[in-house]
Amino acid sequence: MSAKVADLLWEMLANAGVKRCYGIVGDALNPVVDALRRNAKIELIHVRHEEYGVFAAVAEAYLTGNPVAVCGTAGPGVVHLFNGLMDARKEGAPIIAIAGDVETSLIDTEALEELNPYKFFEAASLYTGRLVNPEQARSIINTAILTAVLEKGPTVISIPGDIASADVADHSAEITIPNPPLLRPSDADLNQLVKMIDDAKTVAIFGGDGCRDAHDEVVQLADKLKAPVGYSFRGKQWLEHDNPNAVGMTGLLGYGGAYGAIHEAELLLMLGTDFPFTEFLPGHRVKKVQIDKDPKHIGRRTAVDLGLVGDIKPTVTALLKSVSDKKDDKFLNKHVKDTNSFHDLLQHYVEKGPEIKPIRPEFLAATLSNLAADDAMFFADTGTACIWLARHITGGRNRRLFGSFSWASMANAAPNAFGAQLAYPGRQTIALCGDGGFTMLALGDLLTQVERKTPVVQIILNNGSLDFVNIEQQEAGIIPFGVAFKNPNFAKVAEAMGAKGIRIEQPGDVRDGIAEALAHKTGPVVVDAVVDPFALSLPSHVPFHTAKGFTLSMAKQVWGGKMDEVIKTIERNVRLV
Ligand SMILES: Cc1ncc(C[n+]2csc(CCOP(=O)(O)OP(=O)(O)O)c2C)c(N)n1
Repeated sequence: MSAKVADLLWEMLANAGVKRCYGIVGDALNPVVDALRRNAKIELIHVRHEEYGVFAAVAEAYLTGNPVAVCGTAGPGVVHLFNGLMDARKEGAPIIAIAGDVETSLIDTEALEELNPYKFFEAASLYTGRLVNPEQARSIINTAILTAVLEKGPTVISIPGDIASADVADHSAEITIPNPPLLRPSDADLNQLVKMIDDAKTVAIFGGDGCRDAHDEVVQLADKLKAPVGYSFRGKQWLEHDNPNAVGMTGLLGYGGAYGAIHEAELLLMLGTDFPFTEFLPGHRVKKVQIDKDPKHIGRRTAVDLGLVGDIKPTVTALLKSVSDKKDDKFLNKHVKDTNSFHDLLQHYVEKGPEIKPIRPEFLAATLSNLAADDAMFFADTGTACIWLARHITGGRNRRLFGSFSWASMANAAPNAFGAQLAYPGRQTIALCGDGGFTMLALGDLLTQVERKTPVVQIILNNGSLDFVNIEQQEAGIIPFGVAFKNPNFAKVAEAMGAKGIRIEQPGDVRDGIAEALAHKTGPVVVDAVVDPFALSLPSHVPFHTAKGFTLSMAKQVWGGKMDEVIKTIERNVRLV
């Protein structure tokens, strides 16, 4: 049998290092998966929802750095890929989406399930190729793979079924992926930066995901400059551990002395960060230098005095050779001290946790952090899970913390953890799920985990509400609305689906329940943790409008006859942090 376009596709993807393709088959994709079966080098991960497959692929691709494929068939199947592909774009994950397409004879006729892939994927995809002729195949597949890997994001190959099963003339499946070059600013720019650093009395550092491979260099620079180091959510896992100068996060999830440090320094070095919340970054009173390998990031969140294009590791390595040591550590000590005091405040609900019912999420998360392995991988749903992950899960050199931090979609954590477990079998993968998030997407594919016996630990923060939005609404000064719902007993649901289910209602059962979940290695576990829906968290820096909004919302709730809820909110958060 002569090789088909679909054979070439899988051969090239396998040669590029793709190990898995997550998705759902059907019509246009049937010849594509038939070729996948013949190829056998790439595993089809048959999921129950295409979006779940993409979130799994995003975690695998982000964590391993290898490209991962996803697939969905023409029309509705393709549409289900979209949210995950946006996530891949924002989180920087190399994903190649194989999108089923209508037969070439039907293109542009508004046929059943027809969708214009160029228009549809425009916002998400870094490159979209539509295969309408077998002669294009090698070139389009090559471009889709290289763009995804080198630009770190999603690309799409749209394949009509008739082209997938057409003979291919050129069957050269070799693919060469060059290693990304090392980027470093020019000597002139570096000299200017060295002068700015040497002239500044106090320097603070604020780092993001761009510091991924540069922990040791940034820590050395901070030590040399007596600079406190703050970080974005994406930077936390790379910069917080083994760093005596770490001062926490700024932003709405913020904690520690980060906000103060970056606002009070004479010079701020922003390293590999595109942190989006301008109101938590300093304005013109602080001199700012931003270094990023993506020139588009420079100056877009706050105006900077100097912008340098470069990878953080080689740039900081070059700086280390040229900047002078600073001797005065008063500024650093002040902000480290603030960080330690804030940490003590954060411990309040952790220490009191065993006696407080309903269970405080702070206590649950801190207990999980203590019991989990040193190389555990944690994933948080967008929602309050992110707050508890940021504040109470301790990172480490080999621990990973991931979520939809830049796209902020709900329901990412369980599929993220599933993808991570497939990529790193046997390593603890733990999803902190919202009850809204879990019922939105994770429930159906719990069956996939059961079938595959994938040991993923899913901990549901069962608070009976879209709690993050509940808090958001109060911050905006409005009465919470459209956020409450009723849940089943998730542990029983999980058991009925063939997973292990553990329900925790008593604070005294938290430790044993989590330990039991972490010890379960033969398949998925769902921990249904009934937590306090009134648990609030405020950032270390509270913007005026947030405080005002809360007060206004409380007043409106009292006037609206919800006095009992106001009392509970106050009663259960007297030590607001
Ligand atoms: C797909 C999607 N829909 C809606 C939102 C807006 N949103 C952000 S957090 C959130 C609430 C999440 O609720 P839940 O999963 O129950 O977690 P909780 O905050 O209660 O811990 C919502 C609705 C979103 N980010 N993504």
